[in-house]
Amino acid sequence: MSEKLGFIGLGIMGKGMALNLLKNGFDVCVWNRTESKCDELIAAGASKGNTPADVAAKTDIIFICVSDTADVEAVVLGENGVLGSLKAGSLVVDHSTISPKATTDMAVQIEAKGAKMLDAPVSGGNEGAANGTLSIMVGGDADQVERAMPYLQAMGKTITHVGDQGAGQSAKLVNQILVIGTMVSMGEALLFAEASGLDLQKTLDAVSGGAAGSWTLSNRGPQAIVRDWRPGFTIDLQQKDLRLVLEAADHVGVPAMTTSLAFNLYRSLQTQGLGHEGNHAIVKALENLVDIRIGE
Ligand code: NA7
Repeated sequence: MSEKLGFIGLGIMGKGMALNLLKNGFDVCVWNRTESKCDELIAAGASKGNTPADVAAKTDIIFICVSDTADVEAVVLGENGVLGSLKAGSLVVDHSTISPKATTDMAVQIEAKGAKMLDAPVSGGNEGAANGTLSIMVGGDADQVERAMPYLQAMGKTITHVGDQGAGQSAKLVNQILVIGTMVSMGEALLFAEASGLDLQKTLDAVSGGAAGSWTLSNRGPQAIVRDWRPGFTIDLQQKDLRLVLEAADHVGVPAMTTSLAFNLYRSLQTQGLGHEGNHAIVKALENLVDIRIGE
């Protein structure tokens, strides 16, 4: 029999993930800071918790998908947080992308309650969350990964147990280093194509299927060339992930130059008040350097 599930954080990612748990027939109790975001989930069959602590009291496995390290700490360790009513034997699965170090620190407090924690950050954007095709990088004990697997499989397609607690977060930062490389390249390439007088759609058609192809190019390229900056993933959250990469790279003593470049380009967009736009709007930061606009 499946366990009772809780889901905390119904943003762009969490909403699709929780809906996929419901679609697979699981019993899900949801909570979101902005209460109105629970409505769609309740219409789809979820029950509602009054607080994160209430969700933890009513469920066996609590999935979390909120923004940043301090936000996970708030819903787990804060007032009315999960920890306050966490039952021995429960499992907390954190899908947010946060600091690997904060993850291992939180896991100690969760284990002191006789419960367990997995870090299970996700990649695949809002499309992956909605379609149940996310890549999920999991850190923690193998028996708990096995326990969570049926639920992870409802939300994702590629589920990889990468190591101990914190390893999922480190793997996600590897993912973000790779994503940001293709994002910077896409911006440079589209600006170059525009300045060279190329038709942007034909150019995408020509290069997407070859060695230059990437998820970023296929999914965000078509959006960028029609100047559709709606977020699959916001600049603010991308910036947060790059900050986590730079902190971790400093900690392990390796260079992270492309990450640093993108961090500063995104910072320039944030100062223009564009942090809510999609991360593919990095194109705009490059456009600003030369006063050329693509796709106009
Ligand atoms: P969104 O769409 O910005 O959603 C963020 C969610 O986190 C949303 O439900 C927020 O509630 C919730 N949140 C943020 N801070 C808090 C605090 N302090 N307390 C409670 N709830 C909070 O982000 P995504 O869904 O794209 O991404 C979520 C994570 O997955 C993030 O780590 C990404 O890097 C990967 P709100 O609705 O604003 O009240």
